[in-house]
Amino acid sequence: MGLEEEIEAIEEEIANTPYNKSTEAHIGRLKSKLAEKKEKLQNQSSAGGGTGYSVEKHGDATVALVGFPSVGKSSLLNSLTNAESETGSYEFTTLDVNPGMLEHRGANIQMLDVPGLIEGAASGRGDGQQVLAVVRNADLIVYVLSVFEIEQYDRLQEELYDINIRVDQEPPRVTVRPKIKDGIKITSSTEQDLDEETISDVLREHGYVNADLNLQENVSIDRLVDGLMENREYIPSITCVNKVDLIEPDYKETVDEQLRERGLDPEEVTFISAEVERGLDALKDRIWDNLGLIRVYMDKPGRGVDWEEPLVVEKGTTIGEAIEKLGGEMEERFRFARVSGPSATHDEQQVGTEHVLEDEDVLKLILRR
Ligand SMILES: Nc1nc2c(ncn2[C@@H]2O[C@H](COP(=O)(O)OP(=O)(O)OP(=O)(O)O)[C@@H](O)[C@H]2O)c(=O)[nH]1
Ligand SMILES: [Mg+2]
Repeated sequence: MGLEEEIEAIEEEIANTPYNKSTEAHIGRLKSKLAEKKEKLQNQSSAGGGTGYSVEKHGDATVALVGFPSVGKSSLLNSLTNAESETGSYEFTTLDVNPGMLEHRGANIQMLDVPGLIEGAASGRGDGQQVLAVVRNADLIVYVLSVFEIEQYDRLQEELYDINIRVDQEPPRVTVRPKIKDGIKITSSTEQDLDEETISDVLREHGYVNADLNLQENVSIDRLVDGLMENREYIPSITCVNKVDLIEPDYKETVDEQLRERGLDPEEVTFISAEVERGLDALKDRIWDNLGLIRVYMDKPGRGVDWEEPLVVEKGTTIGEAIEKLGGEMEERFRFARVSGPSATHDEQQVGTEHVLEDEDVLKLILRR
């Protein structure tokens, strides 16, 4: 049996095995086996073909537009950025990944126009899998739906799951440390629904004979397997609904209902028209908010505060980390900093490298000569 047939056989067996306490350990082993075999298959195919679609990361963050053909991804890219991606009324107008740069609130956000998602892309048909692989490097996924095809959302999610992208999930709080003897020991900070036998079987299936496993959440089999695999990407998403210029106002309620059926809150979905440029500012703000970026305005000696080009860093960045990003000889010459704004208790508060910055802080670095 070839690898692909083996994978199919395991998938079929999982689908045909009812889940209950007596089958739990068996399903755990099957899912582990499946994950390992899929990884093997992926390594084989990428070793042969190369990645024709790798796109170098630029700017402060990278966002991938993901959607079916003809939903308006290229039109959206063109209206948000300086890019000129071809658009067309036929499907698969875009066949390569097109990047564009969105400038918003002082940040340079790289936007990737990913070619229309092909059904079954993740199972390796066509070169859909390679195309989708660029999404793995994104910091945020923007699902683009056409207002008349909300149901495509289900398929998009499945395809990304199949190439090991976990959308809107935190990484599992699972750590495993191999040892040289004493078998498998499980420690857990919470009660577990899974039996110890299931958990140990899953570990063994992944090649662990002696190991300390620590669980900081009540794991499902899928989360446990994800936690043990290295090739998973955890990426947040937002959703936008395009072509709203084409609907009558009273159709909006139907769309909202279709969104709710999929667990999407219509309030958190952005309704846009790339064609008539409606809702684009709201979308830019949502992109910014969900990237978790902050702006830090540098107060430069003799030049005052640079309000035009802030330093853009991730939420939670300390002054030490910001200095690292600035580079140069700042690190060696740093004495202390003065911070004004949201993170400061008062203007020009004197702080050290451990201080955590917040959005719209003003930062002055006091350096040694
Ligand atoms: N009415 C209307 N038409 C739109 C809108 N956005 C895009 N279109 C049209 O929809 C068609 C497809 O748009 P594209 O931007 O090429 O779609 P795409 O998602 O990039 O498609 P592929 O590259 O094939 O994956 C074009 O004819 C666009 O003019 C919109 O907001 N309203
Ligand atoms: Mg396109």
